[in-house]
Amino acid sequence: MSTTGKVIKCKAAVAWAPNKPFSIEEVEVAPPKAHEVRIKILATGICRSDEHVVSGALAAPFPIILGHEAAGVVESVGEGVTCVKPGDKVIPLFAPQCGVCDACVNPRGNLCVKTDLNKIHGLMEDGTTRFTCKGKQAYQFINTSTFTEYTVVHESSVVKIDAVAPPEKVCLIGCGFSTGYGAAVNTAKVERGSTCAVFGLGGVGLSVVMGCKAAGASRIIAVDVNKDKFAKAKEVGATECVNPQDFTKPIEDVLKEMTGGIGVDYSFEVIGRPETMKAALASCHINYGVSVIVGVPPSASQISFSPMLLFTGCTWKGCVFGGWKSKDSVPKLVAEYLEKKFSLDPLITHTLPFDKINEGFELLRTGKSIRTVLLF
Ligand code: CND
Ligand code: ZN
Ligand code: ZN
Repeated sequence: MSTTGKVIKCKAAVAWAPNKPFSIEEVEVAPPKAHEVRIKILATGICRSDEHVVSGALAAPFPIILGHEAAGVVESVGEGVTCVKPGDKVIPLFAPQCGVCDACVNPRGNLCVKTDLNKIHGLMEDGTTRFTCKGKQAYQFINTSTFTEYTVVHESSVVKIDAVAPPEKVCLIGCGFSTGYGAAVNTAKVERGSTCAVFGLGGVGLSVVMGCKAAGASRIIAVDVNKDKFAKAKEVGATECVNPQDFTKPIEDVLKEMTGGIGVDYSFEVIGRPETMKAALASCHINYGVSVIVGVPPSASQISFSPMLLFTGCTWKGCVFGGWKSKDSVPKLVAEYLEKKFSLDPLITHTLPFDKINEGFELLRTGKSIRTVLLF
């Protein structure tokens, strides 16, 4: 029996309030309106950005259906949608690509105006959401919402991928892998023979390490307070691992010493803390160092730092989704994965049924997992 044009009742993990476990609820998912696409989610990864909302670090409205790293199949499309059709295998795009705004037409840009990342409102373009739970509207999350059996996204936030791609792996191309890898190859443009430092060795940070390695960096210094992350970091390309807690002096001084007093060519903050953002900047070569903020800053945070660091020539920048133009790049990254140009296996430490989502978040909070993939 076709579900096209009908409300679908299905299971979703609803976050009712900050710092509370997810509740698996029956939700109603409305049919897609014009230029929208309803997707059956097949697999979704758990990313720290989802946890930032649960912990309250990243401000968002509640109740909300989180999740932004997934792969699925198109169930139905609204009027006017031509980019995908029912049955297509797809990846939802938390960084949309409308194709016509300033950032989309500029080759240097990728932060489309349709993004919901600057100040999360959790609504579709018409000011409503497609989710209802217990008679209440549940908010959507950064143009995706993937902790649900079905979701609805705008057509600028979905792209078709090769039908043979395994969803339980390529879901990571929807965020973690692409965000980290792209930060190294697109945003920093790491050069062959250079020295890099990566702060934070979760799924995103390890993907930065992979990007630095692919770009030919000769030294990749991995920094984390959890030493259990070091073996995996070395497996994917780190040449040295450092735990800031092993030193009394600041980590930037440790990194300067390790590089003969000059600092690294490229540094990456992949944690989401103002203090480590400053430390990563201060670890760079004072003249031509480039430091990239990849970790999501807490909504209420401010940074004070010595402008002398920028005056002397350092570059401080950030990137969303690794600087990739999402619609153009995601199908190509999936093709490269299928051609075995990179592996996602080292990033996936746990696979759980969707109902065990709270267990998956506990693994992230306790530093035991890199990526947990939830299967439906
Ligand atoms: P995850 O939590 O898996 O990894 C973070 C790592 O940082 C862990 O291994 C921690 O042990 C480590 N860490 C924590 N505190 C410190 C510290 N003081 N010094 C050194 N290491 C520390 O997170 P993830 O890999 O899923 O995500 C990393 C960040 O990237 C996070 O802030 C997330 O929200 C962000 C992100 C950004 C984007 C984007 O488009 N820019 C997309 N998705 C996620
Ligand atoms: Zn993410
Ligand atoms: Zn755009």
